[in-house]
Amino acid sequence: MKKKIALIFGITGQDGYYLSDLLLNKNYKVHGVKRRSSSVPTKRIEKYLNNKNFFIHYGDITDTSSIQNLVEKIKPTEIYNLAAQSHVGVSFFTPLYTANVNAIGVLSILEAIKNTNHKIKFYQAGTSEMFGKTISKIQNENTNFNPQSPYGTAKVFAHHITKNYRDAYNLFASNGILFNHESPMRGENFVTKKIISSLTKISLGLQKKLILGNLYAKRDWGHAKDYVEAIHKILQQKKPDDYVISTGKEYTIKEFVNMTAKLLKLKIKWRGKGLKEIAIDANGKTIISVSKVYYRPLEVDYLKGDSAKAKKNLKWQSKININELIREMIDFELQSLA
Ligand code: NAP
Ligand code: F7E
Repeated sequence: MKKKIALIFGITGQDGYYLSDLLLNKNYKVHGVKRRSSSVPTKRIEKYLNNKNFFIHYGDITDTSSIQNLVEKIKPTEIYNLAAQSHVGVSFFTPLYTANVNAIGVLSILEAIKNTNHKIKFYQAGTSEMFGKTISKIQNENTNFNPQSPYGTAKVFAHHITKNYRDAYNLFASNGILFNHESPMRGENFVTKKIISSLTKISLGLQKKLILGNLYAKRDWGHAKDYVEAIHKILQQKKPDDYVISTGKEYTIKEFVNMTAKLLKLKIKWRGKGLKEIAIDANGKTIISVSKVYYRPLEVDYLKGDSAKAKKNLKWQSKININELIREMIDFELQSLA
């Protein structure tokens, strides 16, 4: 049988790393797009670079011509769009840029598919941030969107335009609505990676303090390795559709800190309230404090996903629990420090 050909936008990011691994193991030819950068952008995916089924091309989803050229040249069977300005907090500082990449960039890929080959299957990396300030205690595919950031708002456009192209041009175009997923490959300025990296260093005496923002937001955190399996399954269905991918469990940032500290055998006690809230270690030294710098102009207070549809149709459910996730991320930090 002819090898399937995947084209991944956003291959150099966290999910790009895990999706590449999954597809190479399934005998795909994997093509990925990297952007020009002043530093090496392929650090995460270094181990695949010598694989004979792995190919990297320059491109950018804000450059329509580069997308069209790549789609024509590579002739993919499946396109995965993981590319985004993916930091919610940063999207308040770069709203137009975020909209260009996260919304218009997606439309450019859909246009390239429409103009080239309607048989190409398309996956769009949607997000629980689209639910934003929701009144539903648990969110599924029927929950209304009420995004609270330029990031979430741009992703809502991407979600709807993907559906529009599916319906108008009969494209196999599907949306994942993925809740937070983490891993050792997570970007440094997301809260899980920041907490684990800092507390690991603090436990070894290599860092004095961790400064965080809102400790009381709740998130539903899974493992990226599990979530890319769902992404792949979404494109293997008979019909295109949209799926919530989540664990169904939520924790506050403070609970995440406590779980990490426990696994590191770091004894901490919380004191104070609001911006004066701190955590002290066994010697009474302040090792965690709160700063307004990390607060956002708008916050998404809680997110918890209902993946019943994915469980039924995709036969997917998250396997790695939060303690296993944190353990793996701690071990990775320890190895990088050794
Ligand atoms: P990530 O680590 O930040 O990776 C984002 C990727 O997009 C990187 O490869 C980045 O390239 C690339 N990119 C950014 N702008 C681009 C552009 N203009 N043209 C081409 N590529 C561009 O994000 P992730 O955690 O892997 O997430 C993957 C996707 O899922 C994103 O769309 C994100 O918004 C979405 N999502 C993530 C989560 C989550 O919890 N992780 C949840 C829901 C949805 P550089 O390496 O050059 O920066
Ligand atoms: O923040 C709070 C912050 O930046 C989580 C992206 O992958 O998942 C991610 O977006 C929570 C927020 O992720 C700090 O206010 C407190 O409530 O790790 P985060 P996110 O905003 O949930 C969604 C599903 C995506 O789609 C996105 O691409 O943690 N928080 N203190 C902090 N957050 C950060 N980053 N840094 C802090 O110091």
